[in-house]
Amino acid sequence: MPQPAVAPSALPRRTFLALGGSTALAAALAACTPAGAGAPAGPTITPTPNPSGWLPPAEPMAFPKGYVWGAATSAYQVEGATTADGRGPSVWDTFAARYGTVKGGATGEPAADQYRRYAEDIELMTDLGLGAYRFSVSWPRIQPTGTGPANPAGVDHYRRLVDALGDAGIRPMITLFHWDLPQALQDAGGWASRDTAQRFAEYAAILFDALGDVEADWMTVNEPKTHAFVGHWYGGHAPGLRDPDVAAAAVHHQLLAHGLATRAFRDHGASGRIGIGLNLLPAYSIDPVNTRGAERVDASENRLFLDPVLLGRYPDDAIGSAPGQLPADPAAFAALALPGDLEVVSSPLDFLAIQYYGVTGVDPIGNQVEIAPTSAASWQQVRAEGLYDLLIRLRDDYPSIPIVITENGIPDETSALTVDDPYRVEFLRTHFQQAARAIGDGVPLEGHYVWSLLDNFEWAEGYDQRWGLVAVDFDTQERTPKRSAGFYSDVIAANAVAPA
Ligand code: GCO
Repeated sequence: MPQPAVAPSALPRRTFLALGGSTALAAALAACTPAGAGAPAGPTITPTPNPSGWLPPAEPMAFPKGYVWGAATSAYQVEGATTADGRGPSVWDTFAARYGTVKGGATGEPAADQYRRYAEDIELMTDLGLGAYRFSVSWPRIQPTGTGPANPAGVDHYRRLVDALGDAGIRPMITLFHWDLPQALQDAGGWASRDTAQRFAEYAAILFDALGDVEADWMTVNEPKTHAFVGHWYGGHAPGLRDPDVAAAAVHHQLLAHGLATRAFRDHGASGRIGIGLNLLPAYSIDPVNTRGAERVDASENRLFLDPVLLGRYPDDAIGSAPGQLPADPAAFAALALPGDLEVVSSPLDFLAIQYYGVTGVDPIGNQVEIAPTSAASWQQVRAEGLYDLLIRLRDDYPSIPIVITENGIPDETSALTVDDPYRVEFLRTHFQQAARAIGDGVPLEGHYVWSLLDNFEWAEGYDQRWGLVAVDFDTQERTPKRSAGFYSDVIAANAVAPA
């Protein structure tokens, strides 16, 4: 989905923004000059040379023993069964049913029918050699109206799923919220309302009671930025609002919800670990001297989430009327954070989950510019070294915390069912190499989940963008592993990534 311009940097932010421009400028020029003429334009990705000049070693790059190799999905994107067993409507059911919101009029029905076919998919995971599987719980399956007692049939489904994963020796990563807010809570104000954060904590407690015995990793909120910005400011996602002040409120209340759920996890004494999933994109000032535009974009797209969660404070340059900022009222946003909120938001975590797709550039004004080739997802500028830059930035700018990459991937070049995906093999190879490089430079990176296990419902793109390691025929629900699935399986077996 459209990712707004972004920003973090490879080096400590201020240092990077001053120095990185020359690198970025070189990269920007490299991307635009005839030298790139051999690389076809458009989605076919041929890895551009790393701007730093770094080259992978000739021998395979090994990962630490116990490194977690996984794949990820989310409930609304794969489950289908949108009215089964008492499930209530979510904002995505409502949004997708509105004319013109989703390509082809698609909805989350049938998706990949994983609600019924999860045992078959676990066999696929076993064949791949996955050590972990990330999925999300559909809140309206657990509480059809977002409040009140648990729906036993909904809880039972996820109990069966985690037990089947355990039987297969696959560690669950359970996402509590992946954007499918119960519609009844939206009708009561949604994330514009502080009450929704409290409802989320109650929902989380139900799940910790039901599944807290499972040795699992828990992710409280998936990409609060995308849900706040694309769902409440741009309007391209559910609930389809276009109000920056509501988006700002959705930022704070999702982060408050995250903190309350984290405390509920501790209070419950649940097994496993808990973290949050933030999508972060290294962007680069294309002007080596005037980096103010990139600074603002970095604030609105990255520090607005990293700082409260990891440092217990909001940045002071994320919200305002300058290009690159979230154009909400700074005073109104500041008033949302009541005394004690930031202590809750920054409740200690066991890991930081990051979701990495690509890079972008930023001009001195604060506008996004293209500095790398895009995939079939027009917002995705593909540059593997951006992952290294991001990981080093986190190492240098934030307190040390275990890091897990919980989404990383590329869509197929066409919307047609595809099994031969050399571009995905190269995407994964080059990104695994950068991950190994970062580990070698002291980043506490503990695992990597590919987005996605299966072709699935790609939000406003419907079924026209296929991100899976495994192809899905949505008419027959037949699964077919792609070439990249075999490549990934080899990486997992070796716990190492070989050069091309
Ligand atoms: C996200 C979401 C996924 C998307 C994936 C591809 O990261 O935006 O978590 O649901 O499908 O990123 O756009």
